[in-house]
Amino acid sequence: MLTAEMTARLNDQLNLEFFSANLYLQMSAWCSDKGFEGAASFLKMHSREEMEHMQRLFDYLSDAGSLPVLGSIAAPPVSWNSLAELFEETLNHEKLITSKINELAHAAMTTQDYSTFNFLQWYVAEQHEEEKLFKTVLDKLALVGSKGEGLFLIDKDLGRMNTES
Ligand code: OFO
Repeated sequence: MLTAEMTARLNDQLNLEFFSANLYLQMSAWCSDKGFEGAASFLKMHSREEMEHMQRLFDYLSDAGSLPVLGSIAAPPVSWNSLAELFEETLNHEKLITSKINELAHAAMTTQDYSTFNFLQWYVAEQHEEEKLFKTVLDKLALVGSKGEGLFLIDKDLGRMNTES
């Protein structure tokens, strides 16, 4: 049985995961519009992963006898100045999510809600992977700079990362 406070906190996270899904889907639209088809499909796939993050929270709440509540989701931004700027935002966003997961884990631990604490371990590990992934993309972008040919190759690479994962 989850406390009302933990239920509210988990619902906040559920809605934040929904926002992440929308953010990456919107980013994929920008990439596609600019001709970065590899980045577009990479982000589209990542948006689907975020929906899984959302679904896990939905199921946990439901299985624990609490009510998942889908609130209104803020609209994501729609344009960026460059592919590098866009991926800077993905990393910053993932850092924000990591801090939210850490706060949740802390709340679960300090209220002796070990079931939720245990459930959140999956997210702790996942955030480590997510930050690593987006950092890798940013490192690649920093290597090639903003020149056309380099960006073309990075875009192809992102498309490959998508099919390999
Ligand atoms: Fe990208 O990890 Fe969920 O939000």
